[in-house]
Amino acid sequence: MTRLLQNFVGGSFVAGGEEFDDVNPVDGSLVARVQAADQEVVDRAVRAARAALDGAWGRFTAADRVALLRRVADRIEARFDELLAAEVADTGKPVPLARDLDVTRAAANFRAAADLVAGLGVDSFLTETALNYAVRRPLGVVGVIVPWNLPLLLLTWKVAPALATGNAVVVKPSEETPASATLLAEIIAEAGAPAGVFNVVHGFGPGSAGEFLTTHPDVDGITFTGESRTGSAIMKAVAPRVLPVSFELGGKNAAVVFDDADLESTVDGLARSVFTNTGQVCLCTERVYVQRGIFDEVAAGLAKRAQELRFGRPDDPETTTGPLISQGHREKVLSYYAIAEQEGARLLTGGGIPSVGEELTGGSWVEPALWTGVGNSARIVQEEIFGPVAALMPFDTEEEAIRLANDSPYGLAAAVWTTDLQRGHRVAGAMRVGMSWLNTWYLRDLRSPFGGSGLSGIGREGGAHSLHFYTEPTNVCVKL
Ligand code: NAD
Ligand code: 6OD
Repeated sequence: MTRLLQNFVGGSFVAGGEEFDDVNPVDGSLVARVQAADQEVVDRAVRAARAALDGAWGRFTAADRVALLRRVADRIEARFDELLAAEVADTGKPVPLARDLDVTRAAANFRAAADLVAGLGVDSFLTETALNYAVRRPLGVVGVIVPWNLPLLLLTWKVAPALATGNAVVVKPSEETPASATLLAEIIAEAGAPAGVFNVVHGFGPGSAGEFLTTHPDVDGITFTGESRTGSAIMKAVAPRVLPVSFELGGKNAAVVFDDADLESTVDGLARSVFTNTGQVCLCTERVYVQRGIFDEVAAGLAKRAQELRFGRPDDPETTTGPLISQGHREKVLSYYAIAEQEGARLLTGGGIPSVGEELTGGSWVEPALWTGVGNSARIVQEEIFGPVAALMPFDTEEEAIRLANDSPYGLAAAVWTTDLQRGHRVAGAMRVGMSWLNTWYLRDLRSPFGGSGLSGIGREGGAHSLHFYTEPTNVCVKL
């Protein structure tokens, strides 16, 4: 029987709403039917969140919230296999990736947020004449809107600190990946959260749940991860109410490889940064600048790694690479394969649709594509493609590498590969991005700031940065 995913409002699942399909991108099969939230359901969700803040949830102490978050982490681990199955069916990603990245990080996100609040003090300034101290109040009702590429990881990355700091949330998962958010609603309720603390509204963006949430008059802030142009639409929607926003948006991330880099580990790292999750991680490298003397060697090494990728079912131990999220996204990625050809790029490998066998032909599979022979102004070098792709370009000097890497409207992430550590620190620090890795990629400490500049976002989350976004300080000044 086909599963039905419902909205979760005020502590229960609610029936009703126009239905849409949740499709498995591996073979195009139906995972579930989903009920979209209309304006009235979104309104009920926001009212439930407000009632929780004014009621039982508002009376939770910081210690109570910390204990709740730790129970949520424990419950995520107890229901690990269900979350894993949901994430794999919605995204088509290989099981080890969903296990080691998405679901593991969901529990870690709750524990990190609990630790943050458990160790929290207040800012205070004592002089002969006055004591100033700043108490932090939750923002209130926070709208959380997330994409499909790392659905549970990105949802919990925002929900955990929001709840840790005393907010109530209304979350809008991606229409492509609604299942893990639905399970998280059960888990948070099982852990003892009062009704209304965590609400889920399903649906799309414009004219649907996303827009209803961002235009709702009783939402106090929006935290969003997704495309830059969606961020821009959300900014417009919240502008009349001057709401605080935290935006983690698109990227067109550069890797810079110097000729003293350790070739084997660099090519390994580059391959991971280009092909992980079929290139559908906002941090993935899509531009590779290689010092001229080792250009051919690096290009050949990366092309070999691309040829070694194995497409297949998520639970097949041979599978390294899943499909793209949808046929629509595949059309976008393939349109860039055509643009690359028009721009005169030389294709090193791939660039088509792989043969995956009859069983999987309904899936949204693409081969990777690696290009050379283009300059920095080419569209394939400037625009986010969000697939298993990279353009490789040579450089001669450090200054040139920094200039080329920074020549982008995005500013999310970079990776620098060199054994000269002085140069490594210098160049990594000169990248105009939120996260710059040296001789590694996507190595995370959840206390460090995460986010981007330019088209890649507004603000940072992680550790103290999350605390600042999800709370409002009230400074109390006492005359002594
Ligand atoms: P998207 O912007 O299309 O959708 C993201 C979410 O926003 C979905 O839930 C969608 O329904 C909703 N939405 C769409 N239009 C809306 C509107 N007008 N109002 C309110 N909500 C709206 O992004 P996507 O295609 O799901 O995800 C891929 C994009 O996300 C890529 O650009 C990627 O780089 C970016 N991303 C960024 C980060 C980061 O941390 N910087 C992380 C993951 C993904
Ligand atoms: O690791 C994280 O905390 C994070 N926000 C990752 C985002 C990845 C983008 O696709």
